[in-house]
Amino acid sequence: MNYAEICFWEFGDRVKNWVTLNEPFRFTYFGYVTGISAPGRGGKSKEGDIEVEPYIVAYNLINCHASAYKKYQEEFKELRRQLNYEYPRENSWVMGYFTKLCESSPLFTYHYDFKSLKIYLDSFPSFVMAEEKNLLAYNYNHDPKVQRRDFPSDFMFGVGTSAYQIEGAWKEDGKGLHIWDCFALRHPENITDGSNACVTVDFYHKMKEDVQVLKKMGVNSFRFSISWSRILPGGKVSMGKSLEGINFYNKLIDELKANDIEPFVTLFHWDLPNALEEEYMGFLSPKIVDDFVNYAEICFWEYGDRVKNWVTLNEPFRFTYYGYVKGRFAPGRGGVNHEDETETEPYNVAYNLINCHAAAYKKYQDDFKEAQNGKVGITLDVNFFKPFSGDKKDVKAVEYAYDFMFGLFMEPITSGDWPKNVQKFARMGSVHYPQGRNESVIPSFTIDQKETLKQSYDFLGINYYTASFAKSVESSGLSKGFETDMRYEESVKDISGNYAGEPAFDGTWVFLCAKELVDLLFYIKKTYKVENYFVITENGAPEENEDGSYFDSGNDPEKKKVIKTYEQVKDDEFRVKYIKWHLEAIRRANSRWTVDSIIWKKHLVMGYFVWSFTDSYEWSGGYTQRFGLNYVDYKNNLLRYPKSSALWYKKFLSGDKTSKETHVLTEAIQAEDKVSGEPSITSESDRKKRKIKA
Ligand code: PNW
Repeated sequence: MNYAEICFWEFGDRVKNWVTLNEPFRFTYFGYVTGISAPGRGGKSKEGDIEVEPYIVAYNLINCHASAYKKYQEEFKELRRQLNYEYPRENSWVMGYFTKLCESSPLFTYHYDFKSLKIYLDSFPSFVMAEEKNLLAYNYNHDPKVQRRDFPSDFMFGVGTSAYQIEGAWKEDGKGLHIWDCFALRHPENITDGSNACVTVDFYHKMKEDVQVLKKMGVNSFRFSISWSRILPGGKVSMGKSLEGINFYNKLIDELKANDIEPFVTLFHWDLPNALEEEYMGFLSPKIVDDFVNYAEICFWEYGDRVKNWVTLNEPFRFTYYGYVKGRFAPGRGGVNHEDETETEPYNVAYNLINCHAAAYKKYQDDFKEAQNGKVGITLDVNFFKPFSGDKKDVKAVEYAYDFMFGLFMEPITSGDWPKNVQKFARMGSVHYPQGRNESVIPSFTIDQKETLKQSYDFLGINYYTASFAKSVESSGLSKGFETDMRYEESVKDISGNYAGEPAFDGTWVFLCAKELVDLLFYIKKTYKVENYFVITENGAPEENEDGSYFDSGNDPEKKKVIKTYEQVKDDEFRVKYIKWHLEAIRRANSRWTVDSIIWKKHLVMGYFVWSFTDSYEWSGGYTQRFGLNYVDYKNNLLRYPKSSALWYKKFLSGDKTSKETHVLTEAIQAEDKVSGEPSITSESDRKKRKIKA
């Protein structure tokens, strides 16, 4: 067993298939009965006692096997999973955090099998430790050697966009207004540079040229969203549909298909038809569900012959939190002085949103799946959360952060209900409901809804940008609303003032924390029993648009700031590094799934979309940040130019697509052929064996 243990320890990070014993029967029979193999007992030599020895040998052999098997199960099966992961150990908080987290939180037992890790850390010589440390080093300075062929050949590689951010043409061809048109136009004070996306990068008119840019980049997929109010200007079928609107997306889809690019389509990326906001307050009313399903049905019907990947909702959490808690996104509810709205509204919005998703999923299953055979998923936003300090309270805050930011939508589509912590805290007393918030103000899911919700996704879209710290906010007195219900505060720094990773720029919320993505995916898979594959529907980094200097041109804030030129942002080294490391993280996550992936051709992650295709309107950030792989010259006809990241992505994507698995299998077969063609000790003994048999 000790021998096996050393092998597991030394090689188990790379060896995923172990055979304990080869042919124990032959070993026993020839070695202890006929005596023709080592150790040569029994047989002519008459050494040993063939009446008992073979049984003793068999007994010990099979016990060896079972003990080694047990050893692996108990101490390596989980352990290797985390030891071959390069965890940022030398970060000050990490070791303490590791111990605390793993001992106190069931959340992390999956990746950090602490008991066995401790045993090993204690019992292995220091040189092993040093090597492990090296292996786990937190070092983004070298280049990860990630290649196209590290991913399955049918892996979706693309870039992402959303309608309001890129289309422009805000009132063309019969398009109705949506809540973001109205929010940005009525409340320019809520947008950093006071801007709107009435024109933005004018994708609506530049669509054909942009598809050529996509083609040049070599992506096989393109993520875009359909603007509901282009299809149904009044939000609902009874208000009429716009054929021009429908036709725009038909042209886009055809253009993509003609260039071998798969459309990956989001139905709702925050731009709700304003008519529905005015009629029944949009997502605050359960009436939204029927209207959403009718809209989805039109899209499935019109485009489903060519569109095989559908995302119902983009980031319902961000939509709820910024739109109904912070007041920074349309429809601008909650926020300072409107905390009362946040006692119930975010829960109602979340309830209606997730019911919209499930109902649209069901619609596709019932009426379209058989004929169109596409996949329908949802895109959720989630950070990797670390505790603000080693304090138990902050460790607990990590749990709350996952429950409120992610579980709010993930738990309903898993078990048909809210996360336990949400159920508990959202029902407690609040300023306007001191007796507690019952079903009349925060609805529960009905039995039918639960059934529709459970497992209502064919793939899980994840928007991953960064890790952040969860800081405990102790509850005192009655809840003032969602922010106090959730009992955590998000922080970009930990208690010692450290960021979670390298920042995209000073003052940003995006930090390079690629390695955390691996753990996040396994945490989600385990916690929510995700059977289907993941798609990373967004991942990207911003740069500042303004270079900090000012024109001396009066009071117009937009004109005052100097906007960066193409030359200034072209070499977007940080973005290239950011993308490379996230691809490396996905490669690692997929390779931990080796057995499944080789045997069942099932991969953990099946797609990756960089956010974003071009620079565009960054919601309440206006045009102050650029997320694009392609630069847009806002001052000169909105011309597009590739940044280094676009060129890097192109080069990466042009690599050999034959996946490594195929290479590994081919190599194995070739190696076998080579061995069997050459006489060797093995074949010598084989010959002997054959002679004996004869
Ligand atoms: C996502 N934050 O939104 C959206 O899906 C995109 O439309 C957006 O352009 C992209 O991420 C980049 O921001 C987010 O402040 C908006 O933490 C804000 C945040 C995160 C995501």
